[in-house]
Amino acid sequence: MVLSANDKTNVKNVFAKISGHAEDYGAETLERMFTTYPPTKTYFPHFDLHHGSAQIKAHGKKVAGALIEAVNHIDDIAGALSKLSDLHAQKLRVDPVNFKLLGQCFLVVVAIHHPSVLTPEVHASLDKFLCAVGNVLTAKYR
Ligand code: HEG
Repeated sequence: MVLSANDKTNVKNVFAKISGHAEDYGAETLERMFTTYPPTKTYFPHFDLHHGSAQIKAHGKKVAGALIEAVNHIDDIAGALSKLSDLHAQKLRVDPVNFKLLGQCFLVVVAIHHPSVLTPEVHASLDKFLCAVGNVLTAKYR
């Protein structure tokens, strides 16, 4: 998944717009994923998954932080998320389909809060970016 210069600009603009809310959106994305795609909950048996859970909030912050890290190193996402890629491949072993589900939920959360930001073109760029992140996090599976 190759991001064009235009995609990179679009993604950076989206994250600039949501920067003050990224952590909340991370948690909202997770809540939405758990509700819409219940099998994703199987990876979090040790979490309280109720609405407003402190664990979901904390994890949402981590996921958002990783996405911001990827945006800040958009020309080297693999390098920026290398350790996280090791963790997902060696320890978590999340089935790759789930990354698409999380990406979808993130897109919906951005669409809800910033409908005017998510033009079809920006939607496409953000989708490409989320796919690129998912590809990096599942690249080391053996
Ligand atoms: Mg993963 C841990 C980011 C998709 C399940 N995930 C983490 C951590 C980060 C992260 C930053 C914390 C790492 C650490 O503690 O060092 N995750 C991340 C991103 C994305 C993603 C950026 C995709 C965009 N994760 C993902 C998906 C699932 C999943 C789709 C499962 C449906 N992640 C997962 C689990 C943990 C992490 C089970 C460990 C949670 C814990 O025990 O604290």
